[in-house]
Amino acid sequence: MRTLHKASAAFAVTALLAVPTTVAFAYGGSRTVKAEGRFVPPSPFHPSKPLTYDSKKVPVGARISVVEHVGGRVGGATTSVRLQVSGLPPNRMYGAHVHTKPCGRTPDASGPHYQNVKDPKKPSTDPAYANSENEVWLDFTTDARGRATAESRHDWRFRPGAARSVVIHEHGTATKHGKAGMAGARLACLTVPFVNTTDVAGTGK
Ligand SMILES: [Cu+2]
Repeated sequence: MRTLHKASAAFAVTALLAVPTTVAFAYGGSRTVKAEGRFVPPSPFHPSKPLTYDSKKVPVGARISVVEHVGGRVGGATTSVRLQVSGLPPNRMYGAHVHTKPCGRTPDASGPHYQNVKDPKKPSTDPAYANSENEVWLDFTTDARGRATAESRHDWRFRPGAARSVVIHEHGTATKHGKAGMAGARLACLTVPFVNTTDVAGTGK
């Protein structure tokens, strides 16, 4: 009796897991994008490498990887963005977000934060818009060995071409009115070829 019960429970779990995968592919599939590398100082020769603007807080040679996974499901869409770093100073908190423009020679090149619903006011410091639901925040604290992982999930997708980089900031992201979304100086940047939503058919968004 007990064995039977276990077996059917296992079967039910398998069936549940199998359904979203099947549906995702039936409705245009899912996509995964990865960008990674070791930080270098900005130079015109390495426009797509991870760039550090502050080699004390984000050393040359430290590693970063960003994986975006976009999956379709009935009635919506999901975007997950996962950030992994190593080789940073230990036990230190950083802010990190998805920004709208590619990295450049200067920290400002990456533009403002990507927002699902755009704040009509610029710069956006209103917590109604500058929050971790409407933007992609990937704040992290390094462990004793200088490693960290952060992940964020949203039930929306990036507009085509409107999300282009992940920026690492000096400190954790503020949430109070007038300061929301602020995280200090831009220390480093990785240009990421986020999934172009027009590549993923049949999601309605
Ligand atoms: Cu930022």
